[in-house]
Amino acid sequence: MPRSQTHPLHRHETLRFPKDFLWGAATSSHQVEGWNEHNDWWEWEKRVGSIARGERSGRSADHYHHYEHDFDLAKQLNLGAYRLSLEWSRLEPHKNGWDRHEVEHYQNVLCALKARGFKVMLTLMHFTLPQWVAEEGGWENLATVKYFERYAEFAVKNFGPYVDFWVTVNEPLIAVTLGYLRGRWPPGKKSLLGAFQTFLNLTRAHKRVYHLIHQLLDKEKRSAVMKIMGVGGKRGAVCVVRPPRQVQVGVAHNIVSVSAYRKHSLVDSLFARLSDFLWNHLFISMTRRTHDFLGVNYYFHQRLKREKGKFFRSLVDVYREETRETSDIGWEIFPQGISEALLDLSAEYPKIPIYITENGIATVNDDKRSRFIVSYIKEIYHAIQAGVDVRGYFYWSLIDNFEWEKGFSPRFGLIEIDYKTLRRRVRPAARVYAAIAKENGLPHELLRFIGHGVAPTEFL
Ligand code: IFM
Repeated sequence: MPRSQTHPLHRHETLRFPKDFLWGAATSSHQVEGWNEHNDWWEWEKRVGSIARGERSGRSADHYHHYEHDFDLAKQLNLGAYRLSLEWSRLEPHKNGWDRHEVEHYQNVLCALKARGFKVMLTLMHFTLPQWVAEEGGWENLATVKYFERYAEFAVKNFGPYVDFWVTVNEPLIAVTLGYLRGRWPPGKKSLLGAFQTFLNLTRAHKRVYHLIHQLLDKEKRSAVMKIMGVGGKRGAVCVVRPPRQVQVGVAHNIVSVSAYRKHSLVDSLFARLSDFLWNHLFISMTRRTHDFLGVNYYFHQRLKREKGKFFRSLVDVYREETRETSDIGWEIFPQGISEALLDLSAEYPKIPIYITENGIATVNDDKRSRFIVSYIKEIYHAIQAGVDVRGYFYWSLIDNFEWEKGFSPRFGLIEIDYKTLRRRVRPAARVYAAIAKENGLPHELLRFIGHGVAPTEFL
C-alpha cells in the first residue's frame, strides 16, 4: 500500500502508536555500573591497545550508586519501561561463591524500578563473563552452558517476580564475531572453530534457559519461587511486586538491514542474501520455538560487495554511500532500514511480537540525535501500519556509557554524564523522546522538522 494512503502526514495529527506500547531506555551492567572487577572485560581492558586512548571502564557512570537518581530522570522523561542487565560476575565472583550483598543490591535496583512503575526487561548476559568462567574457556567450553543455567536459576529465584521480560543473551553474533573472528573483544581470538563452538553453545544456553525460566515461573510453579523470595513478606513490602501474568523470554538480537552495493550485480545480491541469513536468521532459526518475543537491536545498514579472495570480509564489510550522514563513530544513519528489517522479520516470524530492545546514536550533536529519534520512530510507525507487531522501543542508552573498545567518547545517552563530577544533565533530545512517550506517538510538529534539516529541539 502506498505510504500516502496509510499515513496522512498532511492531516496535522499525531502518528499514534498502539495502546500499551512501551517507551523505554536501556543500559548494561558493565557499561554503566563501575568497578566490575571480576569479569573478563576488566582483565581485557588492562591490555595495551585493547581500548581507545587506553581508557578503562573504572567507575564508569557509577550507576551502581546513582541508580535511583537515574531512574527518577527516566521517569521524568515519561518512560514506562527499562532494560538493564545483571552482572553475573558480581553475583558469582568465584565459582559457586554467591555474593548475598550483591543479590540484595540488585533486589534494591529492581525494586526501585518497580516502585516507579517501570516494566522491567532483564538481560542475563550482556557480553561480560565472570573471569573464572573465562579462565575455564568461556563460551567455547560446553560447561559454560551449565554454569549459565545455574546462574539463570539463581537469578530467577532471587529476582523472578520483579521481571516482566527476560533476555537470555545480548547480541550473540556480535560476541562471536568480535571475540572469536576479529579478535577485538575478549577472548581476542581469530578462530573459526572457536567461533563455531561459541555460536553453538550460545544457542544451547538460550534454549535451555528459555525452558528453565518457564519451568520455574509459569503460573503453576511460581508460588514456590515466590515463597523462596519472601515476596509479600518483609522484602516484598518494600515495593509491591505483582509478578507478570505471563512470563516472556527472548534474546536481544543484532539485526542488520542488508542490501547489495551494486544493485544489478547478481554476486553482490547473493552475498547480501547470505549475509542477511547469517546475521539475522541463523540464530533465531536454530533456536526456533524458544522466543516469546523477538528483541531487535537495530543500528546497522550494510551494503555488501563481493571482493575477490575475501569471502568472509565480503560478508561483513560495509560500503557507505559517501553522501549519507553518519554518527560520530561512522555508523550510517539510514532510518528506512529499520522498517525494512521489521517487515522482513515479521514476514518470517509472523506470530512473534517484536520489541526494539536497542536503537540509538552516538553523537555530541543533539539536534542530530533528535532527528535520529524522530525519523527512526517514524519508520517503526510505518512498519506497524503495515502490520508488524511491534510492542515497544528502548532507546540505547539512558545515560552515556563505556562503549567497549571505543571507550567513553561515543555519547549515546539521553542523559549526559560528566565523568569528572558524575553530574547528570538531561539532553534536549531526551525531551523530544519524552514528548513522544507522553503522546504515545509522533506529534505532527516534530515531524515537520525532520527532512528540513532543522532540529526539533528548536521547537520544544
Ligand atoms: O553499547 C552497545 C551495547 O552494549 C550493545 N548494542 C550496541 C550498543 C552500541 O554499540
